[in-house]
Amino acid sequence: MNSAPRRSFLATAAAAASAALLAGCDRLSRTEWFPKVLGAAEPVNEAIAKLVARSGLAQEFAEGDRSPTFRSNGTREPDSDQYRAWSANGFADYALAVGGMVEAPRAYSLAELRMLPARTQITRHDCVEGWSAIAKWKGARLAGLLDAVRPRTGARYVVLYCADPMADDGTDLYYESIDLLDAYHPQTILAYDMNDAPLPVANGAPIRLRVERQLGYKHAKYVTGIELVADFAHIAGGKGGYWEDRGYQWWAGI
Ligand SMILES: Nc1nc2c(c(=O)[nH]1)N[C@H]1C(S)=C(S)[C@@H](COP(=O)(O)O)O[C@H]1N2
Ligand SMILES: [Mo]
Repeated sequence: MNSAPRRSFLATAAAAASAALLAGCDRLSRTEWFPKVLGAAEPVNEAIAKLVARSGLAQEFAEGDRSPTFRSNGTREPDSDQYRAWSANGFADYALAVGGMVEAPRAYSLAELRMLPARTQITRHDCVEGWSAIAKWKGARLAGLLDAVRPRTGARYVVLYCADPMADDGTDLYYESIDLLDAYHPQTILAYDMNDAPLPVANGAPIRLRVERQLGYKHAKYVTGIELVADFAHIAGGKGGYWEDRGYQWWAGI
């Protein structure tokens, strides 16, 4: 290949990156997820444009800012025999299956998830129904888990399958999906603790997603499976989530 067009492409990318630096986003050039995301899915210039808009951290709060109560919304306790069996046994038999477009599919017990690189954060949850609450979350960084299973070229989304049937007949399990930018975001965690205690059933035990730049319905509770996919058109209603299939926006950035 003639090196001239390649040089000018790189120069454009570099100019975009330095514009980001001038705009005060210097943190993005140092984050470990930056090169991975660039390698993952899309042209460098498009990836940089998105990172400039989306690389920021969600606001974090102090211990004293935490809400005295954090309500439960949507499912409060999954109506399934499998879930009741897990819950009755303190989730000792629970396993999170991770597969799809990855090199090393595997299952994680709760104990194994607790050994992955973790992050603790105090953040505000915003539900579209018009309430917010602040809590402290601790969980495994989704980036660390993805590093372990190694997404394959072409994987673009992370789908999260949940234990709770939304229909009375036991079908329509809740599910959600996020793209790799959010998946590798430093604040995106598979939370197992809430306010320094194991996650209560009402809030998604034993594992719920925290994806802090997005609205409440993206924060899948009772996660039992994670699948890397190139697209989600073939899953359930095809719109990338239980509420998305019923008209909510897939992109719920805040
Ligand atoms: N599996 C599952 N995840 C879910 C829901 C649900 O009903 N089932 N509700 C969503 C909505 S709309 C919100 S606002 C939050 C509520 O989380 P909370 O119960 O901890 O308040 O969970 C989200 N994740
Ligand atoms: Mo919500």
